[in-house]
Amino acid sequence: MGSSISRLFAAFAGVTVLMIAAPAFAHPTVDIVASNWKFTPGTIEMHVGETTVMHITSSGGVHGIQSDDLGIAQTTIKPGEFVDVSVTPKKAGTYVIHCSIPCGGGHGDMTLTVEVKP
Ligand SMILES: [Cu+2]
Repeated sequence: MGSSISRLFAAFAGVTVLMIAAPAFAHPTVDIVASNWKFTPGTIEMHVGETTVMHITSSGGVHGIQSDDLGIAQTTIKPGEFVDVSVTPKKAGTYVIHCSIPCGGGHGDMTLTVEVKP
């Protein structure tokens, strides 16, 4: 009896902490730079049901990302421009996104890996 009440209290305390730590409109943002022929960083992490904003630019060459599994529409990444892509993963797993725009010699190996944690 007493322990279930303290568990309940702990749950409420946890919610309070979460609300302070993550204001409603602040989604975690990850900076990503595309170049010939890689994404930096090459691996990023997200969580199921949590929206992450990918803030992407290119330091060389025109590249792109697209993923049906992660709900990312075809997005072109151009040098000197920034594009924000919001992703809310539905399922845990490792997703390998290939560059979606033919960009030259290393295009075939140009990938961004998204680790989606439960
Ligand atoms: Cu490419």
